[in-house]
Amino acid sequence: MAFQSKEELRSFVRETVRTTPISDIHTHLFTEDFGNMLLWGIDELLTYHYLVAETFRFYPELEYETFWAMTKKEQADLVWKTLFIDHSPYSEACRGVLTVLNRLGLDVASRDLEAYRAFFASKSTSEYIDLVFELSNVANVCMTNDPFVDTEREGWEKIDTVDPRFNTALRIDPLLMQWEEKTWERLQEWGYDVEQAVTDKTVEGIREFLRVWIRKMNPLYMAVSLPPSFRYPEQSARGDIIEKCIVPIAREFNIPFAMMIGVNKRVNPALGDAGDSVGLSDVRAVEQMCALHPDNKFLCTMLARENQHGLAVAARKFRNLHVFGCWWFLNNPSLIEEMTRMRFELLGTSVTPQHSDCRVLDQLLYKWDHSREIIANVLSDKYADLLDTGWKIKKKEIRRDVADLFGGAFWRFLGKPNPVEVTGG
Ligand code: RAT
Ligand code: ZN
Repeated sequence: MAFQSKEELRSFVRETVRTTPISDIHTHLFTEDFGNMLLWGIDELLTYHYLVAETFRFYPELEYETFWAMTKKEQADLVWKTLFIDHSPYSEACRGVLTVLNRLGLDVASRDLEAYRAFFASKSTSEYIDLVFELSNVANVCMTNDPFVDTEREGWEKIDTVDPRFNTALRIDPLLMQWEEKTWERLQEWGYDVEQAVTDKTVEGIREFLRVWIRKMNPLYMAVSLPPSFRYPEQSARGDIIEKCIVPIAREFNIPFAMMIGVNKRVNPALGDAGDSVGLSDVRAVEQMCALHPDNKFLCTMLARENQHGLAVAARKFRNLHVFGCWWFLNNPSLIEEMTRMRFELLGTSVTPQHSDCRVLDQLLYKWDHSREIIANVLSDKYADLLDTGWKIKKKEIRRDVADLFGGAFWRFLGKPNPVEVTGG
């Protein structure tokens, strides 16, 4: 039945967006089997690196080491006092904490940090995972699985089956960013016959390393974060490894290579994870990658606002490119709105407008709540424009489109069944 008014249309879109389960295609969450690599609870929420960066701004005198030497609880106390009590918490990362508390049914107005702590202390990890998946209506998340992190590598030794709500992604930054400095020696230590130069022997060794981890993890994709200076093709160990190892192995296993481009790492190393910044990158590198390897699939997100238009245009040129997410410093309402609008206008439904990048499980509640609201608004405007032409929209078409935006388009791009559809969710 046709919509009687734009208001009716908007409320149907809002409801569909709210109730459609999501495949979250990039997070830093882990299954319970990885022990304390899975972060959750109020102290983890408050010490999220986005909030740590904001806290330091208020203490020009505070030594970085003094902060890092504090216990997690002390750090959380300082963040809470600084960003929530001494000032109003309307930055996106602060607001997120309050959305989480609210969604968990806690009394946000009380400002009672100890009461919040007591709530989390009363939950077991597995009970809490179930609760967050249910409340957030997220069907599955994709982890970031880095075999170069010791605890993670050791974790994999003990795991046979992975909780099906968690997909895997093989993260390979050290392979591409630090090959000559140190990674070649690590592979050698682990028994791969490689040397510092990217010779035929090294290429074979790296390929073998990738095969071993792909067989072990069964990742949806291989991923790397790259600096603004990234070019392709390029005459460097990184360029050679991409061309001779990553691209052929991605093809062998029919998985995409995900490029997250635009990070200037550690511009302020004392801030740890909070010390990375952003720079303008070269969309041409992405276009060349797609043009030179037409039988490969590429996922891409870029960090600079100024790169978003070029990237969306690149996806119009190359069907082997799938654009996703509003990454990191772009994950703010004003920018999500702008990017989503532009992407819908250039790419229709063949895009994955958002991923959460959650590092703390609870963040699934706010990142998706906030993004759902914006995506619903933009989508409503787009459908309203269609109504103005005389086009009639069916409810089932809206459901189809939203399912595509929340994972369907991604799974189709992978060439794999969407688990949400398989389970009829
Ligand atoms: O958004 C973040 O938390 C960043 O620190 C990074 O982890 C980034 O998302 C990445 O995956 O490199
Ligand atoms: Zn990330």
